Amino acid sequence: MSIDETRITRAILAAALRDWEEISSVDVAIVGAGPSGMAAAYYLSRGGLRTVVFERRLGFGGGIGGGAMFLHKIVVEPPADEVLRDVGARYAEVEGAPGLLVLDAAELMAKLASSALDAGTKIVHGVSVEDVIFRRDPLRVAGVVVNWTASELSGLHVDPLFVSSRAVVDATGHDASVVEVASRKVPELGIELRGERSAYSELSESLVVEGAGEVAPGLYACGMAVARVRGLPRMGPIFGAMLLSGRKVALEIAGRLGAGRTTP
Ligand code: 48F
Repeated sequence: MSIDETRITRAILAAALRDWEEISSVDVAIVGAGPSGMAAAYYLSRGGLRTVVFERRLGFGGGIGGGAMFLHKIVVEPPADEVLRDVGARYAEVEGAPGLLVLDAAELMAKLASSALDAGTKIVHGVSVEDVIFRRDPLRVAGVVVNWTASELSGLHVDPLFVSSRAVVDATGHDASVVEVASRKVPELGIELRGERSAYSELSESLVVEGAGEVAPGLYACGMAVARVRGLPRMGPIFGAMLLSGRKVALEIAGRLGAGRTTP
């Protein structure tokens, strides 16, 4: 078989453009492939909603990969073990610390990503969300403005593309960069960014899950983005609230948009 370079190029172009055409209008656009974004993507796709994840870097997992100070273990507490079992991630109880579960960072990243992909999520790497689309009557966030991360880094003036969606999820972590841009550039949404507070792990683990949800019509937050938006403490290297807040946002969106099998 001869491998002609032009055929390689055309195969990639045709498949990529087909995908981009599909994702130019979706049910849910998730920004960030960290633990909260991947958990949300998994449950949304499992419920039958057309879901895309835009991730500015070239990998999965966000803060999972670095563990705590580069130690390759992740700590989670119940009931987040329900999510671990749903995605097939193996974990162990921590000796002498009842209620804490430990697992490999690589295991969590890989299983979250493969479960979301198997459920039908489309994940696009190297793409940054730089803005939102908004509409009036009724006032709402109606999609995201995307560009290659490479364009952003180059400093060249390259105009973006648009993706319309029925819901946008900010899963960008500590920056809450999507909610931040919406609060600044669509002031009529009335979003107040209260800013993340110092560490208080136990409190933050429950408040982040409680606070996850709709921030403005059409715009949702999960994971550490919730801490910046709602003025909550950080919790450091414990990941239960990331998984549970992602699941909570998915269930809330599925309830609003109408989806089938998202319920855990
Ligand atoms: O930071 P990240 O892991 O967010 P998370 O899901 O989890 C936080 C924990 O990792 C940890 C913690 C709790 O235990 O404190 O930090 O809330 O993942 C966020 C992902 O979003 C990407 C970023 O590269 C990362 O992979 N991201 C951020 N901004 C953008 C983005 C953007 N504007 N466009 C696309 N991707």
